[in-house]
Amino acid sequence: MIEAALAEGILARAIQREVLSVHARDLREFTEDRHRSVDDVPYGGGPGMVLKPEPLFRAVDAIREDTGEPEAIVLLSPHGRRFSQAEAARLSGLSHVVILCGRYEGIDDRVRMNLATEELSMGDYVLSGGELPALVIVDAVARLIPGVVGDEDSVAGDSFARGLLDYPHYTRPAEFRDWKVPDVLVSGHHGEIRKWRKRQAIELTLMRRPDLLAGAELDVEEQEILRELIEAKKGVAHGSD
Ligand code: 9D3
Repeated sequence: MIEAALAEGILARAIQREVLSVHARDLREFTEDRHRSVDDVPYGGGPGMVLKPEPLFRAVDAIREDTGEPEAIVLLSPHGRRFSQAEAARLSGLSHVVILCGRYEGIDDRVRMNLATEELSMGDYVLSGGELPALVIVDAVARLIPGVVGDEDSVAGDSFARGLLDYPHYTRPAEFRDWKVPDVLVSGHHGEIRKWRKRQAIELTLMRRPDLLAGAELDVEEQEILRELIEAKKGVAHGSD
């Protein structure tokens, strides 16, 4: 699953160009019994299987032997801090990160206590395991490494990087089934276009994700637009009084 995803697109190119290195390890390779068991029944009873500690500790020891001590060992679980762009930015500053994940109903708590340096979650929904979250983290973190995404401006301008939602995008044709591209975008007035995009981004964020505005980095012009929009909104809420 991990290797299939890493064989495509931006990540594949980054790995090929050696800007990024990702190594997937199979926990079964770090078992010693005949059945290569990575899980066992829970102490105290109850349903489901629990991931054994030894394969995870041994896998990390093998990583230490190959590439030295990692700067972070991230355990993926529904109990972790919610992964975010800020977490991605933090991890992108580290040169060696280990991500622990598995298919399990539980994981021996000695892994969290004595192996992981932190615990992250992808959000409040139940997944079958941490592989997809691990890929999400690799993708979000890799994009922030210089040289991974071709266009550095596009990374810097990414809406979550700035703490705002994106403005609406259009391409040709200028008219499709009676729906026209906004005049300002075809006008060629670059100053007007820039202002329109700022207004749209701020308006969309204010309506859909006002929580983001608290952490957004707004320039003076954007702050002024926000003040105007809040005034206009008050006008609507209170009628025309
Ligand atoms: C059936 C067991 N569940 C009891 C309610 C707990 C549970 C254990 C293990 C639920 C999911 C999982 C597997 N999930 C992950 O490994 C996981 C995850 C997730 O499920 N949601 C959001 N982020 C993450 S990160 C890892």
